[in-house]
Amino acid sequence: MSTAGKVIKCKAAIAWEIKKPLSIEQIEVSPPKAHEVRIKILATGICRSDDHVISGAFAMPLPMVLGHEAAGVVESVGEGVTCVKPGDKVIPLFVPQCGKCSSCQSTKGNLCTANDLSSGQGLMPDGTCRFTCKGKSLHHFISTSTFTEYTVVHENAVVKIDDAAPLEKVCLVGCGFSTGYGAAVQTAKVEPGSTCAVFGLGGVGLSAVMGCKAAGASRIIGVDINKDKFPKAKELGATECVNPLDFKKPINEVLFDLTGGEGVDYSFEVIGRIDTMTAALASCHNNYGTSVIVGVPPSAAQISLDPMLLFTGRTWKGSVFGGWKSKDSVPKLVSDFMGKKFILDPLITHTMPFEKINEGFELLRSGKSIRTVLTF
Ligand code: COD
Ligand code: ZN
Ligand code: ZN
Repeated sequence: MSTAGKVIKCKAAIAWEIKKPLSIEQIEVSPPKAHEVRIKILATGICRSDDHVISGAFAMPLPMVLGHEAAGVVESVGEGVTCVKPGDKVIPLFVPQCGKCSSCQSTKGNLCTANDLSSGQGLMPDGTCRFTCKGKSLHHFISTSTFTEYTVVHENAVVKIDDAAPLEKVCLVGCGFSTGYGAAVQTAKVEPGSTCAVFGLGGVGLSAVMGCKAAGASRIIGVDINKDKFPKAKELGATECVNPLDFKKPINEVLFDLTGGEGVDYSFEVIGRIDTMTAALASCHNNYGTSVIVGVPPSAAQISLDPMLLFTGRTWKGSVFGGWKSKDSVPKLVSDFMGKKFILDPLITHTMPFEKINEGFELLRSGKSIRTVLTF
């Protein structure tokens, strides 16, 4: 019996309050309105940004259905939707691509103004919600909300992918992989032979390591306070790894020592801390070094730094979703994965049923997982 046009009752993990485990409950998911798509989620990864909301570091209106790194199948579409149809395999896009705003029209940007990362309203573009639980509306998370059996997204925030793609793997193209890999190949445009440093070797940082390697970097230095992350970083392309806790000097001085006093050509901050953002900037070549901020800074954080770090010529950039224009790039990245141009398996350390979501978060917090993929 078709569910199109009807309210669907299903399971979702709800963040009611910060610093509390998610609670799995039955919710009601409204049918998609015009230009919206209802998706049956089949696989979703747990990303640190979801945890940042739970910890309170990434302030969002609660209650909310978190999750943003996923893949699924279209269940039904609202009026006027032509980009996908029921049965299509899709990836939701936490950075939408409306095709009309200045960023979408420019070749230089990818942060479509229809995104909900900057404003964090937690609503559909029309200002309303499609989820309810016990009579209360639940907020949407960054245009996606994937910790649920069914979600509704705007047509600008979903794209069709290859029918043969394994959803429990390519869900990582929805965030972690693309964010890190793109920061290297797309935002920094790392050149062959260059020296790179990647601060933070979680799923996103390891993807940045893969991007540096794919771009032909000759030295890739991994930086992490958890040395258990080093073997995998080396397997994926890091030529050496350093633990800032092993040194008395600041890590930027350590990196200058390691590079004969030159600094690295490219550095990437993939942690989301302001102290490591300035350390990464100070680690790159004092004249032509480029440092890319990938980690989301804590809400309302401010940075103070010596302006000489920039005056001498360094470039400081940010990269959201790896600089990729989402609708254009996600299907291509999935095809590249199918064509074996990159691998995702080493990033997926755990796969578990959706019901074990809180266990998945514990693994991330304890540093034991890279990516946990939840299946439905
Ligand atoms: N110095 C060195 N390493 C550190 C330090 C430190 N002071 N503190 C933590 N680390 C290491 C941890 O040991 C860990 O290995 C790594 O940094 C962080 O990895 P994870 O696994 O916690 O996180 P990821 O890789 O899943 O994601 C990290 C981001 C910061 C990139 C992510 O949370 C984020 O902010 N994404 C970008 C912003 C964005 O676009 N958000 C929306 C969707 S993600
Ligand atoms: Zn993410
Ligand atoms: Zn746009």
